[in-house]
Amino acid sequence: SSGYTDHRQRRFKDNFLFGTASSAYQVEGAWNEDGKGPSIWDHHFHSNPESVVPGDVASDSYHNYKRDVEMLRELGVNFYRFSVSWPRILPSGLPNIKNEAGLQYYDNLIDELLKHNIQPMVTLYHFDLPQSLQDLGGWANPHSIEWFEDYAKIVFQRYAKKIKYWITVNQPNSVCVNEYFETPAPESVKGIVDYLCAKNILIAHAKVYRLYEKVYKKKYGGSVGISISANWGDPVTNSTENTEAAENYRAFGFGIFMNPIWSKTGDFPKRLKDRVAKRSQEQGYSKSRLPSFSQDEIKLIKGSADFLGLNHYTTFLLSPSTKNHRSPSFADDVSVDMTTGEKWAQSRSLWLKSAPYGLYKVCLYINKHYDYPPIIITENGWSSDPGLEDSSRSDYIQQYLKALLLAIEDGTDVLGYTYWSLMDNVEWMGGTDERFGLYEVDFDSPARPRTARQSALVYKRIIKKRIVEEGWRPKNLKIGIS
Ligand code: PNW
Repeated sequence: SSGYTDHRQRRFKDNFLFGTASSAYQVEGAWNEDGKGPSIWDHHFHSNPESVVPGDVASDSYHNYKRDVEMLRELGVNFYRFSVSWPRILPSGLPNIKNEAGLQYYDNLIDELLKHNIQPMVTLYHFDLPQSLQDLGGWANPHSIEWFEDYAKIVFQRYAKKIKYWITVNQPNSVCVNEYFETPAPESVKGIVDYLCAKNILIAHAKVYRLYEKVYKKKYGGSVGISISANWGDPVTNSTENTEAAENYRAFGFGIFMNPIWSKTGDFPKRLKDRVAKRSQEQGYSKSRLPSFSQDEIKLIKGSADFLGLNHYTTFLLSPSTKNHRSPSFADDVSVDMTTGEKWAQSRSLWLKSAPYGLYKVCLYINKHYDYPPIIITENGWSSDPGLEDSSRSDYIQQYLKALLLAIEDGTDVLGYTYWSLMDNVEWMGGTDERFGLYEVDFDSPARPRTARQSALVYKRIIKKRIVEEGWRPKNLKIGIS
């Protein structure tokens, strides 16, 4: 449409990795089978006994893992990102009881993947803390660092020889900042618990990274990263105030977790430290609500990742806040209003619109500020209503992967891409209404049968041809292993 044709065919290199993802609570079900303990999500949904709890059975991957691997073979992916459920392995959260049936489940899944040459990419923690540890304060308790190390030790001991890619924590920003998740948190802890959690989870991550580095790295040569949610934030117009608002959004949204690991100096971003300190003083605290790191902790965390797991879904347009937030709170500290482009396609989820240029921009921003870290896109995905003809998802995948090719061309070191999700699952507070799957799951049927959507064939073709043909659609929805 710009009037000239670009004859270069951009393609993904042969060693570029394609995969899909899921997480334990969202797909496994079997919430209390074979000795599993309750997670905070089991606890949360069961505290409201009137409703059916979608996570009790979820997509029933606990019993369907062979079919899951068959779907991965149909797609032709190089890897599958899934998470280990901490309370399935350690029902009390602590290593006093090791649940062999739970450990066996992951052996079965991993072996089935390896048998078909699909690399397992294992997330240690994807939101499902054992409830027993939440009762002790969860990630706000500094002992959570040891709890996580003890859990990771058991997982590494059992599986390290089979796993090349590890992710310590999924989206610490979603774990720590309650406002993002809409789970009810007591008002009294807001603006405090968020930052205690951020500090502890960064140290816990780094300790587990160092553990792998020391004990397993030489022997098995795997890589360990962390997945951080980083949507792009642009100023709604280029005024000074809006540009400031966008910088605040980036510092609080993802700088808080990236800066300590990938910046030259380590530690939380200066913008974050200054802002929380100033607000805390105005609010009468004797010191900043943002805890500080010791020099040793800064050193421990700096460089504690072999790759940056980037979870990227969308873009927001920022301006200074016009609302009065509860004070103190994380939202009050950031103080931005978020809007989106009017013309951007809308998904089934309120927060999710399509703006592929944002993936390009966030990559270039990361390169500039954190010196070109190796990146694996560990999540990127789109929600729709039920139905197999999901053209909006096909568009989303094609357009975001086109943007990713441009980011790679402009120097971004991207090792792989993960579509979220392999199949429909429990979208946390959204239940099963928001469908992110390449495969549809029939939640009305006890066996939870899965069927490929149009987008599964679109993704399969990209993986096979290593190019993006925008607008390409399959003639029918038949999919097989080839
Ligand atoms: C991720 N946002 O969460 C999670 O890692 C998945 O478990 C989840 O199913 C998936 O995205 C879809 O929601 C996010 O507001 C939650 O931009 C919120 C946002 C992004 C990701």
